[in-house]
Parts: sequence; C-alpha cells; structure tokens
Amino acid sequence: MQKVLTVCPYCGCGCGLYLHVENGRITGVSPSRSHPVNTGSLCVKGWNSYEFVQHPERLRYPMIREKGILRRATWQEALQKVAEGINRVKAAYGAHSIGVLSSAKCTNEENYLMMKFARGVIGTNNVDHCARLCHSSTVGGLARAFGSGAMTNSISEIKEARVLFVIGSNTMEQHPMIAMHMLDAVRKGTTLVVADPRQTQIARLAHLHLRHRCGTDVALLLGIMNVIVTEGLVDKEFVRRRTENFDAFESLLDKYPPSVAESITGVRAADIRKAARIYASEKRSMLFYSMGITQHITGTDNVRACADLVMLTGHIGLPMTGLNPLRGQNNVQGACDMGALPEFYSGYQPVKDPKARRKFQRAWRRKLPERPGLTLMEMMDGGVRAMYIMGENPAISDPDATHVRDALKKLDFLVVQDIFQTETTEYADVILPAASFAEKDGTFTNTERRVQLLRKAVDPPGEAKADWQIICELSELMGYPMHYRGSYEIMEEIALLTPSYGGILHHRLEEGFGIQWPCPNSNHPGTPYLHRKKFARGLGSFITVDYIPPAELPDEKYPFLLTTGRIYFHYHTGTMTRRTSVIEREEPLCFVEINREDAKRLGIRDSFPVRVKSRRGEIEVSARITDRVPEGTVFIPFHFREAVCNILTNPALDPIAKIPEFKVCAVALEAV
Ligand SMILES: Nc1nc2c(c(=O)[nH]1)N[C@H]1C(S)=C(S)[C@@H](COP(=O)(O)OP(=O)(O)OC[C@H]3O[C@@H](n4cnc5c(=O)[nH]c(N)nc54)[C@H](O)[C@@H]3O)O[C@H]1N2
Ligand SMILES: Nc1nc2c(c(=O)[nH]1)N[C@H]1C(S)=C(S)[C@@H](COP(=O)(O)OP(=O)(O)OC[C@H]3O[C@@H](n4cnc5c(=O)[nH]c(N)nc54)[C@H](O)[C@@H]3O)O[C@H]1N2
Ligand code: SF4
Ligand SMILES: [Mo]
Repeated sequence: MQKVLTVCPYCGCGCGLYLHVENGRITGVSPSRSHPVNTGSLCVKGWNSYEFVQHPERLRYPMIREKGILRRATWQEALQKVAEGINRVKAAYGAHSIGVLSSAKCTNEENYLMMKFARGVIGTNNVDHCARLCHSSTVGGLARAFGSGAMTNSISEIKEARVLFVIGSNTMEQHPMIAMHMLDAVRKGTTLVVADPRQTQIARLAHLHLRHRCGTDVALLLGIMNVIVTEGLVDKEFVRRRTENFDAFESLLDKYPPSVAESITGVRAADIRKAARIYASEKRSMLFYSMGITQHITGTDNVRACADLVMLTGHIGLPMTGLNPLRGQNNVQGACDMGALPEFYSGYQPVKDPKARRKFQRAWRRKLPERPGLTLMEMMDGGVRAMYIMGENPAISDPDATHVRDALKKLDFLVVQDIFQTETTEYADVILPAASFAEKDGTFTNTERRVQLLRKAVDPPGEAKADWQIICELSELMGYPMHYRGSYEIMEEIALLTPSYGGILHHRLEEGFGIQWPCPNSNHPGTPYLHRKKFARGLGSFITVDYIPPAELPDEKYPFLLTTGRIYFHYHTGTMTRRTSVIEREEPLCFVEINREDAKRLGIRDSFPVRVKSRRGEIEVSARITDRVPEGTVFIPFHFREAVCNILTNPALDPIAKIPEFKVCAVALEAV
C-alpha cells in the first residue's frame, strides 16, 4: 500500500490527508498528524473523500448533444465542437457575449489558465466563479478598508487567543477543523462570543450568544462599536497612527446606542454592552465571520462594519488578532488570487490599470480587453449568449433557480466541464470529463492563504483529463498554443506575474505544509499574519455604514423569514457527498428547521412533509421541529436536488459585490 499526501477537496480548512493506494485504487484515507490545521483529525467528509472519486457515475468520456440527445464523442470531436461554438457566437455577437465560470474546486494552476483563456483567447473579462455567491463582499469590502481581502491571521493562532468573536459562521459544521482549534482554546479558558440567529452547536458552547434577527448585523455591530466609544475602550493610539476617516465614522455611531440596536436586532442592550466589553478589553481577540455576514444585499456593509470594529480596538496586525473571513471552498481563496474574477488579473492586479494590462499583454503576447467583465449573476441575467462552465453547478447553487435554468436553456452554446453529470450538464451542448483532485497535481490555497501541494494518487477514469490539460488542448485548437510540461510550469508563470505568489514554486511546497502568501521571492518564508506595520493600502480606512433592512421581509402573505445554508454532512449541490454512502445514509432528505411554537400553530408534525412557498416558487420538504431557529424564522439547506431551496431564494444583489441575498427572503409554510 502506498500513502500519497494531498489536500482534502472539500472545505477551506485545507486539511492534509493521505490517500491509501493499492493496485491503482484508493482504499482508504488517513489524516496527516503534523499538519498545522487538522493535526491528526479529519471531519466526516475528509474521512470519506475518496468514495466519489471511484464512483461508477464519474464522467469517463466527452459527450456531445445532437438533436437533444447526448452521445459519446472523441476528445478531438468534442474540443472541435467547443472551438466552433465559441467562435460562432464570438463572430456573431462579439467576445463579450461569452461568459466563463472558473472553479473553486479546481487548482490554482487551472484557475490561472482559465482566466488566461477567457482574456487572452476568447478576449473577454467575463470570468467569474462561486466566490461571487460567497465572499465577493469580503473581497470588495476589505479592499477599501485594508487593501487586501483575505483572512488576516492563521488557524494555529486560535488556541492562544483570549477572545473569539464568531459572527455568521456555523463553524462546527462548516469549518470543523477550525472549530476544533476554537474548542481547544475554550477548554483553556478563552471566551467565546457567537452572533447567529440560529442556535448552532458553536453558539450553544459560547459564553455569550447574541441571537439577532437575520439581516441586522450592521445595527448589531454599530451598537457594539457605540459602546466601545462611549465606554472609552477605543485603541486611540492605533486609530491615530494606523487609520484615517475616523471622525466621520465616529459621528455616525451616535445614531446607534445599545437601545436603538436592541430595537432593530432583538438582542438585549445589556448583551450588546457585554459583547463590546469582552471583545475590546482583551488584546488577543480574533474576529471570525462567514456567510451570515456576506450573503446579504448589505454584505459589503457588514464586512466594512467588521473591519471598523477591528480597527477601533486595534485588534489587527498582531498574532492572535485580526479579521478572519472563513473562506468556503477548498480553493476559493486561490481562485480569487488567480484572477478568476471579472475585474482582476492574478494577485488582484486590476484589468483597468494600464500598467497591469501591459504586463499581462507582454507576457501572453495577446491584446487584452480593458473593460471589466460581467459578474456571475449578470451573466445569468441575460448578459451572455454562450458559456463555458468548469466545476460549478449553477442550476442548483444560484438564487431563483427557475430563472437560472431558463437562462441556461436560452444560451446559444453551453460547455460544462465536470467530474459528474449535474443539473447544469442537462443544458450543455458539450460535456467534458475532468480528473478529480485525486487524479492530478497542482495547488490549493486554503482560507489562511496557505498554498499547498496536491499530489496525483491514481489515474482518472476512462478518458477524463485534468482541467488544465483540457484548457491547453482547447486553446491550441483555437490558435493559441499553451505548452506546459506539468502544472509546476504553470506555477512558474504565475510566480513571475503575481507579486504575492512570487516565491511560490512547487519544489518549495514539497516539504512541510505549504507557504502562506504574500511570499514575494524564493527566499521568503511566507506570511502568517497580514498588515503588521502598515495596511496593504497604507492607512486603514474607517468606512461609514448605516443600517438598511433586507430586500424582502415577511409580510401577511409570506409570514416567515427563510434563511438558507448548509449542514455538516453534505457539501453544496451534493455531487460528491450524495455519492458517498456513509454520508448519504446520515442525511438523505431535505428538511426545514421550524420552531416548536410555529409548528404547533400551523399543525405541522415532525418529519411530515411541508410545502414552502415564496414569490418565486415552491418546494416540498420534511419538517424538523427544533429550537435551533427562533419563532418566525425557518432554515433550509441547499444541498438537495429533489427540493432545491434556491427555487425560493431572492436574487436581490448587494450593489457593490453583486452577491445575492441567500440569507433572507419571505416564505409561507403549510402542512401537506
Ligand atoms: N459541511 C459543509 N461544509 C462546508 C460547505 C458545505 O456545503 N458543507 N461549504 C463551504 C463553503 S463554500 C462555505 S462559503 C462555508 C460557509 O460556512 P458558513 O457561513 O458557516 O455556513 P452557512 O450555513 O452558509 O451560514 C452560516 C451561519 O449564518 C447564520 N446566519 C443566517 N442569517 C444570518 C444573519 O443575518 N446574520 C448572521 N450573523 N448570521 C446569519 C446561519 O444561521 C448559519 O449558522 O462552508 C464551507 N464548508
Ligand atoms: N441557497 C443558498 N445557495 C447558495 C449558498 C447558500 O448559502 N444558500 N451558498 C453559495 C456559496 S457560498 C457557494 S460557494 C456556492 C457553491 O456553488 P457551486 O460551486 O456551483 O457548487 P458545487 O456543488 O461546489 O459545484 C462544484 C462542481 O464542481 C465539480 N467538481 C469537483 N471537482 C472538480 C474538478 O476537479 N474539476 C471539475 N471540472 N469539476 C469538479 C462538482 O462535481 C460540482 O458539480 O453555492 C452558493 N449557493
Ligand atoms: S474540515 Fe474541511 S478540509 Fe478538513 S477534512 Fe473536513 S471538509 Fe476536509
Ligand atoms: Mo462558499
């Protein structure tokens, strides 16, 4: 038996694991004991991260749809068809009528090539990926506050912190190995404060649980900051030396004394004061957040309010402090770093900046488009006529799914590159079979900016190929040869063009557990925490934000607030976890969490079917009666194709980040 060290393909924790290989098949998994994140443990998804790899339903060869029917094709036929399709739409409507979705499931090298392909070969900046639905508010919000939108500190610092403030993150279920560090800290006396409308496991373990109404985070944070100012808990020295725009910001805070914050959020003023004192009084206070903050029409404001809070207290630029957005997908940090975004090349170099554009033009020997491209939601809203989707399943993961499926149906040409048939491949003209994480080399960047090496353990099934190889072959067919002897050569090009990855090369990642960017040169050891002496943008900027309510709140016709998200066992659209028997056995059905009192009133019984309706559609799910959700609020996970909760969700967008409001919409419930 051979043990191959690689990285878990699921969440942004980026745990190190060994795949056990016997006779060309994976027979088991074990955790790395010395890995700084998972230190000998794995969650249920990590332990079972190989069953889907060998699943009989893996895509094994390319397919072409002819007269509505899919048939097997050779690679040459399929790629020819893709090149023709793209060229046809481009000739008729221009390069900007084509949209590309890259993938946070794919490697850095693959994301880099995909954005190079979009910009250099197709000639459009219309390239985006699921970060748009996830942390685009972080990237946008922190760019203006700090100049860099990544997690500032490291996971291994958690156990030494004195205070952990977790807001809008179901850490135990969604980042279990980060939660493990938090629980270690709590055991040693660290104070845990959690702000979440639901009583999640981590909230139950908290010393203080702020159970605010969904969508009221700005008011909650402003209330907390009001207390910090009025009680003299501001780090004045830090504010004076390291920040700007404090005065304008401070004058707004007067509008949000704890009593006002209480009336908006439903959290007692006394608890708001308590949270402020706990967080501000300790030096080693770390703030963590995730989708509860970002997936709102005010997502960017929420993130900015968090940034204001850490600057006000000086909790940044030191170990055991910082603003820590927990990135979701295994390589969503990397996909953003690689420029799979409509406005940036790799390393967040703006496409609008003529200097950056010239640099990439020279390196790639292509004229590049100037105008920033369309975001994922804009592409789905009729912005493009053809799409190339790699490793995403928007038919289930985008809001207002009925509208999204109509949009996919209307496309003149659609290519989907995945490891399985999905609800999105149903609309594809060509399907390209990709190799999974276990079948290729490359790198993933985890939530703490740790770039780690992925190692090939087995061969891909049938004729499937690594995503980067597919992109290279297609590009060559379209008249722009891309030759790389291996993914390591792609990384060499990334390092040349991307200052923060300047010293990141595969051979350096062979030993130890990767390097945290920024790593500007090949002698640099990497950076465990950011903004040490100054912020990436120079001075940190306070940003004034005001509370605005969510786009759609309950009313008479739709009296419940629906919030959506995830559960421990399943992952996103379920393509991988729902093909994993141990996991599927635990949670085979979609459910709605509903409060005991609400259930009683509506005559809904536990485990019985319930119809949930919104202005956009309806689904049927099983009732889970619980105190986890407060009265008037219900929760549905989005993993289940049989009951797609995104049929219900509101596509209203944050005006800056263009992230949809997955966390709040209005629904009605009835027993079936
Ligand atoms: N098992 C599993 N793990 C995963 C994933 C998965 O699908 N399955 N997905 C990965 C990805 S891509 C991501 S982005 C992360 C997401 O990780 P999380 O953000 O932790 O997960 P969510 O369930 O989307 O929502 C987090 C919490 O937000 C709370 N919430 C809802 N509305 C509000 C609000 O208005 N304000 C606040 N403060 N909180 C609110 C919810 O109650 C929930 O507990 O998980 C990653 N890890
Ligand atoms: N209602 C609601 N909707 C949400 C959210 C929510 O909280 N509520 N959260 C949003 C968030 S944060 C996110 S990140 C998105 C996620 O949305 P998506 O990214 O669309 O969801 P996934 O299921 O992760 O899709 C990944 C696809 O990649 C494929 N894949 C896996 N490995 C590989 C590979 O190596 N190569 C290729 N080519 N394909 C591969 C998988 O089979 C799968 O089809 O969902 C969003 N949607
Ligand atoms: S915590 Fe995340 S990265 Fe670690 S084993 Fe679980 S799913 Fe994989
Ligand atoms: Mo995400």
